[in-house]
Amino acid sequence: MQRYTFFSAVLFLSYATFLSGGTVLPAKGQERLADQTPKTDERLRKDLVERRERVFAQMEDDSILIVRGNHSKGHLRGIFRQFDNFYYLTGINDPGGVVLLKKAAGETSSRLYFPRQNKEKILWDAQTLGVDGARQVSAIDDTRDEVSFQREFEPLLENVKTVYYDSEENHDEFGERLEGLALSLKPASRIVHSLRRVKTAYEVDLIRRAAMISCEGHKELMRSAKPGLNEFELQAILEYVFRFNGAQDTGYSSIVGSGPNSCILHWSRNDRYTRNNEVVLVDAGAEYKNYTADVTRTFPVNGKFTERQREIYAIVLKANTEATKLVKPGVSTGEVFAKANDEIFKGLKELGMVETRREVRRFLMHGIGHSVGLNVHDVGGLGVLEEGMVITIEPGIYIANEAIGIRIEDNILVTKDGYENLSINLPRTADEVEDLMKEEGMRFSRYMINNVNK
Ligand SMILES: [Mn+2]
Repeated sequence: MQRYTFFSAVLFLSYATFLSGGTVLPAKGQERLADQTPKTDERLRKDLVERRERVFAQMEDDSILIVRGNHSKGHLRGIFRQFDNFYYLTGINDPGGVVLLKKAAGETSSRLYFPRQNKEKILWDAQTLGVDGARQVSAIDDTRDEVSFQREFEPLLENVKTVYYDSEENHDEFGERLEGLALSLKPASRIVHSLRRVKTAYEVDLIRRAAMISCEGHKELMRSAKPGLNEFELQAILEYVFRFNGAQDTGYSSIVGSGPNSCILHWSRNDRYTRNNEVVLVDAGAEYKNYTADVTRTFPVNGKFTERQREIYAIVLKANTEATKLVKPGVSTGEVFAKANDEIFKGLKELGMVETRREVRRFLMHGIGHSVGLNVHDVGGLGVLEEGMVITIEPGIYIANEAIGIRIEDNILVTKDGYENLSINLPRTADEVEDLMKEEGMRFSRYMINNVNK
């Protein structure tokens, strides 16, 4: 009854808007929609304050750093996603906003501008934080209505010689106005990205969680796989498990490549029916509270590797394992990745598939790893490993004319004196994969309509 009343009101209001061609405010009784108090996370608030302190430490004297939020009404990947740098500094996932960090005359101060709540927008789109909510989430006391920003902006430049701002990414009226001022303009992202390279303890916990959730999704997919299922059906199982574990999205388009598609590096159409004796390569990561994991496993769709698949798998696994063992602070990522490439070369040479190192490129066309964090290919560069970095190690071998593509990708946290494999919950050896696949998977019979897709 209540739901009926609610929808009638919505329908009535949309019809009224249509008729009047103008603004309709929520009717009496609809205000309760605006009563959802924002969820604040004390650990995040504390972390945000520390992140901003580290930004100040890298800023020159008499400077201001300006980072704008995503103002687009358009939605990234279906649901709104805040720009990573703005999120990193404010913890805000709602549209809009601009954050300003000022360091002048020996003092530092943070200010946030954020759109105030708009009752019509709440009715049509969603509850937004508003100014008070943004203040709570970001832990920036000086949070103001964004309509005042243009008016209040220039006085903020008093005593400022350097402006950190990413004008290339924000090429608009405001960016041009900044460029017109006789101030030194430097990219804000250089500072923010260098900080994002090394994760805080709070960030590590979120990535660990994203990786744990990813592993559960991959496991259920492997248990449920059988020849004849479509790649998108396997994808549905994986992403179902992600969402049931609190991950509202994937960090990137899931890759489910069977048979020949296992050799297509960025395969994402995921629309092929699997066949007996094929491998399936699954590269998919859950996104948990804006942080993503990036995990790949390859398995035989019928539960049993062929001899050929098994010998290729063993080389890739050895490359992954030996490279991972090198991870610790002070070691260069180049060294870690070179180890993986060496093992791939040795393995392919033993099988008589290559003679020289250069030929390895025919079977392994991509790099061995990258950072992960707010972005699946995270920022800040790799270089020498430091405690708190999270990288992927993902060697592979792709033999297109045999339709065998195998990649094993883990997410590795650099610890004080070594590493922690965040995706360790997922079987890695061929035997472990086959054992897992003997377990009972998801039951589809309850809701599958016969002969619809095929
Ligand atoms: Mn990756």
